[in-house]
Amino acid sequence: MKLGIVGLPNVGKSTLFNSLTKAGAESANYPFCTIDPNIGIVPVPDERLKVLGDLYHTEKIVPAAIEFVDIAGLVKGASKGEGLGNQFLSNIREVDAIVHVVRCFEDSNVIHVDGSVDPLRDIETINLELIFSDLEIIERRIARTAKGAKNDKALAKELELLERLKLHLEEGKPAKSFTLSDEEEEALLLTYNLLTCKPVIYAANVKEEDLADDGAKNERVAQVRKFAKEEGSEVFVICAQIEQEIAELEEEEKKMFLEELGLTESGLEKLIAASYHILGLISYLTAGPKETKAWTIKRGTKAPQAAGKIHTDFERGFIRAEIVSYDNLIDCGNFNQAKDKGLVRSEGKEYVVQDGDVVLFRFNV
Ligand SMILES: Nc1nc2c(ncn2[C@@H]2O[C@H](COP(=O)(O)OP(=O)(O)O)[C@@H](O)[C@H]2O)c(=O)[nH]1
Ligand SMILES: [Mg+2]
Repeated sequence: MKLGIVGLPNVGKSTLFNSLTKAGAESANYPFCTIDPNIGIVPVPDERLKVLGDLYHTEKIVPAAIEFVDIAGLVKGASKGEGLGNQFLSNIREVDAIVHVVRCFEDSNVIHVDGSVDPLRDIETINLELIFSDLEIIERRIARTAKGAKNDKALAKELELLERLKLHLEEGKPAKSFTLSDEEEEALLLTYNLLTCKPVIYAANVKEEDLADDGAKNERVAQVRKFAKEEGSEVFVICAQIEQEIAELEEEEKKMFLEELGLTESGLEKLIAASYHILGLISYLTAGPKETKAWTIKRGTKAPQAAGKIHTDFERGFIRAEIVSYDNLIDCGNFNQAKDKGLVRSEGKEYVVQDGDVVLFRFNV
């Protein structure tokens, strides 16, 4: 999974990015690297892995991972090539979801590019750039489709869709709120890979004092929440500056510091929960003496496709999956006892894998 961090300059993107990648690097005792100063791979914290790992005396624990990209350079006019403009926009096209950082904190030492703190205005500025960029794609596509549409029914139908979509974007609305008339249109829309189709998680960057009550008393956070709700997006409240301090701490100190702040979760944990939620993701687990590992899949994935995450051979030669839920396994103490109690199920091709399933695949090669 790849998440792109966007937002206006000076809203706290890099501070957040650094804290996420640092926290990630520190919490993992194996080499999670930074590929590039702007790309970081962060392991997904999952307490179940440690418990399972102990149970199986495992050599290696491999958590799921998220790739974060710090996408700088988005300013008004980016879609017209201002700032890093188009380069930045093409970076966003590759991500699964957008983390849009909005400034909700006052600090006279940190200059705001538009002179004042106003999250809704900022959101609109960024979203319009994304819409403009999508419009460009749609216009190019219209030009190409129009040529063949006279003699080709399918192209004529697509052209009609493109024209409707263009009007929608021109009204300043994101493609994800566009009403599609059938599955064919749905499939076409996916092929355009529009920025404004991507799920968005707003990161409301607040001052430290607003953390404990999750921004409840901050009027600007309330505005962002209302906006996101109407759009079907997620919001999480963070103080990027504090997050950076948290990232520097050892595991024990971290817990104490969070407690002092009245928090149960770090920003990284909040963000990961929001991403899994908005992308409809869950994790299943595999465990053994060599390796204990978490695998990320879309909710609703059936057993053979879940197996395909591990290896394409597992999907092709899928026979059955032996499954016990994490909770049952831990309650029973080990796999054999779970089996004796009838809690290990043998599931076939139609089984929909659940979050926390501990799975052993049986397959032909
Ligand atoms: N007061 C305060 N300052 C912050 C916070 N997050 C970032 N900053 C400061 O804002 C400035 C810009 O931050 P940066 O992360 O570089 O913003 P970017 O341009 O969006 O990447 C830096 O001086 C940060 O120290 C925050 O939560 N509170
Ligand atoms: Mg930056």
